[in-house]
Amino acid sequence: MNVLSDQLLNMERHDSIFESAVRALPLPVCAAFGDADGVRPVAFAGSGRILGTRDSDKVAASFPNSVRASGNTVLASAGVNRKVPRDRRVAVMFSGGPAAGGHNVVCGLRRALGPNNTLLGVRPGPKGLIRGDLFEITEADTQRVINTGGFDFLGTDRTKIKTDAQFDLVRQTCVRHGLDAIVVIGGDDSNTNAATLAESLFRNVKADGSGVQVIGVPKTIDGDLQIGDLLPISFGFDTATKIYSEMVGNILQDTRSSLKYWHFIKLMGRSASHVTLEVALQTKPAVTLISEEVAEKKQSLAFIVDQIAQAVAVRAGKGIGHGVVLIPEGLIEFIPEMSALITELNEALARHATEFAAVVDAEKAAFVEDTLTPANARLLSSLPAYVVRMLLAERDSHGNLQVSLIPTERLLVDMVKARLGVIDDRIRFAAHCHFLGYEGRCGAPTLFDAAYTYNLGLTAGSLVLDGRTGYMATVTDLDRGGVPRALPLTGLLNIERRHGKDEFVIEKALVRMDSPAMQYLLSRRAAWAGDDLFCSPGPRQLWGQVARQMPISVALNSGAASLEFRIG
Ligand code: FBP
Repeated sequence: MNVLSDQLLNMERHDSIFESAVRALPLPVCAAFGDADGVRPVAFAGSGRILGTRDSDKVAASFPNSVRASGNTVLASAGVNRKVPRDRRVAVMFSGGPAAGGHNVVCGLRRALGPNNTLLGVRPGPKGLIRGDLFEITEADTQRVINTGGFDFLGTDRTKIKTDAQFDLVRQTCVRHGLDAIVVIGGDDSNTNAATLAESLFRNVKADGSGVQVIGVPKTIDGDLQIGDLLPISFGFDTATKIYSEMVGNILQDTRSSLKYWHFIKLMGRSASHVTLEVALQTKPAVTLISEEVAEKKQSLAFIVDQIAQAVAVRAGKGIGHGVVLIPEGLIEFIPEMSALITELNEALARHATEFAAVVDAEKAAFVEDTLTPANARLLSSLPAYVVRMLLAERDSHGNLQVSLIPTERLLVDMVKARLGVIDDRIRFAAHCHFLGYEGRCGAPTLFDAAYTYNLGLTAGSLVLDGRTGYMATVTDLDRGGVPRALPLTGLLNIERRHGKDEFVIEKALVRMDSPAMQYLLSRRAAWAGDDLFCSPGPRQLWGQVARQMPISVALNSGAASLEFRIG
């Protein structure tokens, strides 16, 4: 066999040249974890900061054990843990959509637990915890998955653990596998799940009356799990936005080369527009829609369409017949008249669930229209069938509309075309639609995500060994070496309407109009619309100077002096 045939066969075993090199990529760790003897778990102490929301009183009534234990106080690392327990059995699971870096959380966790404690993987996600499908994660496993993308090592799912029967099954899993702790790697909904689990498993799980600890880790490419300086960003956001930025940059380069197309690009990020904002800051396209701005300025669908059509007309007047429009995935839910419609639809679909399920597909829209107020019924009937079908599609188990399935980009292209016919029917308008979503979730993590997640894993493992429960692991000060911290989950809970009833949830962090990142976009947007000032940032890198960049929005919002991150 020659070298070439070996190389080709190695690719089938996930041992490509890239994969082998990336496994050997050194990862920096926060100074708190490291000394001359290597990486060690840290202990934690109260930092004096207390978290709370408008619903804190109701949270305290429903989560008495967790709130009493944490006092909703933020913890910070307080030196190496000199009393590390042995023989702890810790389960780890992914929950929700994949995000790059998840495998490194597992590796960091395994490292923090050390050889005297056991780490078990749950597959897949909360469903696996209910079923009790756990296996032991070895050192060899971590060497294999380190720095690789995806959640495939454990798999994931979106089951919400909410019924008494499900909680009982989780308890049985804990007893059967002798668990002392569970680490939940997930987004806002999954960390809400973690808060509920922590309360439910607080005591009386094991024969001696003790409980099972629960620790959350902040994941989601959407970037909507962020809490000011305490949680600058969830992991996976940097990798996803760098992948999308490369693709958008390539398309922008194509527009100026072929000189004939507009590209309407919808970007994933269920509700918040952080992904779109970041990609806009990276690539500087002609038009960027930000859902939160649409809601705040109460812009109607007709207004948004007119704005885009005017931008097309102005550029056409300058001889520029091409451009890129960035559209956040969740836009539709932020347009005031659409948001009113969706709220009423959610209530109606929850109220008439049984009857609705019995109606044949062709008559579902008419059935629902009869249950709506006249204005909403009119709006629903005015929308194209391809949008209505998705508005009526099943919600996920957390009660969310599956916005990724709604072809907003196609709706906007159709409406802009019609509007241009009114403004000036001589304007040539040829458009392509794209949806960049799943492409960004499982790529190999950027150096930022790889290092961040490894340190999140070390933090989560340290929290377990320090006997903590009901906290989310974070790493702050990402441009100054990194500091491991822990946020009390109950300090983050609010009450929201889901499935037609009030539920405790961690509120999604939306793009703030007054944030430095948004203000930067607003200050440059007119210039980018008027001319081709775009940037094609190129592929993400894992080695060298290019690799050391954090997301632009994180740098701007945290007041960093440059784009360079520094962990360790
Ligand atoms: P998480 O918040 O669970 O990380 O999911 C993020 C996300 O990628 C959203 O951006 C998107 O709307 C959704 O998942 C798609 O979900 P699914 O994988 O179920 O199609």
